[in-house]
Formats: sequence, structure tokens, C-alpha cells
Amino acid sequence: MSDVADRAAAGFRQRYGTEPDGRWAAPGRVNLIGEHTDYNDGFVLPFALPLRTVVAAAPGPDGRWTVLSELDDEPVEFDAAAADEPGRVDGWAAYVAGVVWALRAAGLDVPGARLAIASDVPVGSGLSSSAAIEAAVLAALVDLGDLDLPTDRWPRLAQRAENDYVGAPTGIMDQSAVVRGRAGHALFLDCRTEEVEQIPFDLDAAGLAVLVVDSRAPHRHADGEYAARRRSCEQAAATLGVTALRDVSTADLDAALDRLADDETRRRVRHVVTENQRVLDTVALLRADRVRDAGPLLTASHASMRDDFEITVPEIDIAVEAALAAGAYGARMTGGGFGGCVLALVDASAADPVASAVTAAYAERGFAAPGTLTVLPAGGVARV
Ligand code: GAF
Repeated sequence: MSDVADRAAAGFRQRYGTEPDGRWAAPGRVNLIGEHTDYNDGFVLPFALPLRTVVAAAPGPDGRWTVLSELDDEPVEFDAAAADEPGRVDGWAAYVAGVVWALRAAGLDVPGARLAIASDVPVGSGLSSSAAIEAAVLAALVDLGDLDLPTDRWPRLAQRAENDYVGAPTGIMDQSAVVRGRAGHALFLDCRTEEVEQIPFDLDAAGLAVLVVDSRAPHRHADGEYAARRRSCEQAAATLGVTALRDVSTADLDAALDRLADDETRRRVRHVVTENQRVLDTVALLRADRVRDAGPLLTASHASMRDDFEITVPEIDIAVEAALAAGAYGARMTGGGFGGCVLALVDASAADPVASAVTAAYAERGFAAPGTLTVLPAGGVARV
């Protein structure tokens, strides 16, 4: 953590010639289970990662916002008029402008600021680098402006930045995980009520590890396909006469499927309905201290994403197969799909051999080498 926080502060000093007032850090996340359920008003079980995005910040001299990122040589500057018009600021800086926009849209008097961003959360890997920027910037602006905004409103506000300013039609999971994550716990979130339960997930004590494999597969049409999945779920809910697919239970599933005209929509609905149930079943096993037994649910979730929701790619499927063959209790893609990361639940002692097995499987198929790291659930956004 200190490295990335130091990089943010050093970037600030170098660019602006003064010390920042403070540094605010937000994590990336992985989702243990519950994929594409959030925008269906369903259940998810993510946890925050030890990888962080840090914003060093201080009030700006002229009421404007100036943002420097490690990703670029030059800072991006924008004023209130640009922040008030979704789409005016683009690229990575849109996530910052989006937060300013969402705060202003909520009637808050956002202070102009200078910011410098450094991050250890890989971009485009499905580990929520965008939610991490949103939460870190939000925390910085709330503190600098002494804004009256309780943290339980932060996830929705950051989601609005992403939906309405950036234009990505995502759900509430990522922003909730990076704001509300707690060390040693997975976050059981009901995306309809926003009710949260912190589920103890002490991997160390159980002698377990979560291995994250970054497939490094290029995202293929991820934005358009994500939006298409969402549309298809919403249309199916309308056909079935329910508010959201959350309202279809596994007991009602066969009858619901009979009422849908095409096979593709039936498979999309089956994924969401069965995935919600798998989240509930996983939570029950974690509560009963039976973490290993959750492995088959993770693997079933993957099969459902591959066969029914059709959001995986060959690199992702190979990583899951190789991890399972090397002894993982369960493995699945995590995040929106079409690339990104796989997580595998393994004995701590098996993390390295499983990582090597996946790397070897990639080499055999001529895929670029994957990234691998083991992670523990970490805390959410905070001033550091
Ligand atoms: C992305 C989105 F941002 C989340 O809201 C969620 O829908 C996820 O994909 C799929 O579960 O991370």
C-alpha cells in the first residue's frame, strides 16, 4: 500500500509543486460468486482486494479540477460546465468528472481540486479499477469539501457517475464492494434493498487461498455485449411480468422458461435465476464454516456463465479447467466477462502448483502468459 500511496503523493508534488492535503485509497474487488445478478435486483458476494488506487489531493486554486494519472504524461483539466455535461470528459478522467457530476447533481457544493492518481489495480482486468477510482476520488472530494454525504450513499452515487456520465450501464456490485468491503469478510449484498451482511471469510484460518488468474485476454466487445445481456434480462422480466429476474425463484424456473419464446433468452434467464440461488447456497456454506464445500458452486457458476450466459472466452475457460485439473476446489470467471480474471479456491499449499499448471496450459495453447496472485479479503475505501 505505501508504495502506491507514495507514488500518488510524489506525482502530486512533482506536478503541483506543493504537498497534498491527504491521500485516499480504494481497493479493486473480486466477486466470489453472483455474476450479472446485480442489475437483476439479485444477490452478490464480492470482496475487496489488497490492491489499491490512491488519490493524493488538495483544494484547487480556481474552482476547477486538475487530475494527473500515472497512465498519462499530461493532466486533464475540466471546469464545472464540463462536469455538468455527461460525455464532455472522456478516457480515464471521465470517472473523475463523473464523480464531480454526481456530487453536483446531488446538490453538493464540490470543491475545485488538484488530484494525482496512482494505482496497483490492473486496468481492464475485470477487477474494478473504475470503481476504485470513483471511490477514492469521492472520498477525497467529500473530505476536502467537508460534504455531508454518509458513506452508505457512496455506492449509488459512484454508480451514477459510471452509468450516467461515463455511459456504462453497470450495476451496484463493484461500487458497494470497494466502499463497504471489510478485511477477512465477503460482502453479501442484496442489490434490491442494498442490505449488507459481512460474511466471515477467513481463508488463512481455513488453510485456504483464493488464487486470481488474470487471463490478459483482450476484452472482446465487452461493453456492447454487457449492455446486450442486461437488455435481454430486462426484456425477459417484462415478458414474465416481474419487476426483475430476482423475482423468479428456482421453484418457478421451469414454468417461467416455458413462457419465453426463444432459446437464447431462456438460457439467459436460467443463468440469472440459478446464479442467485448459488449465491444464497454459498453464503449458507460460509456461515456454516464449510468453505471448501462451496467449490462446486463456483464451478457450476462458471459453467452457467459459459453455456447459458455466454460471457466467457477460451483463455478464461482454459484457466478454469487447468485450475480444477490441478486440484482447485472450485474455479470461475469473476466480473463482467469477455476476458478478465478467473478465481480458484485452493488449499494455501496448492496455490503455487495450481498457478503453474494454469501457466503451463496457456503456454501449451500459445496464449500469452497469465498473471497470477493470491489474495485475501481487504478493507474498503479509506483515508490513508
Ligand atoms: C461488472 C459490472 F460493473 C457489475 O455491476 C456487475 O454487473 C458485473 O460486471 C457482473 O456481475 O463488473
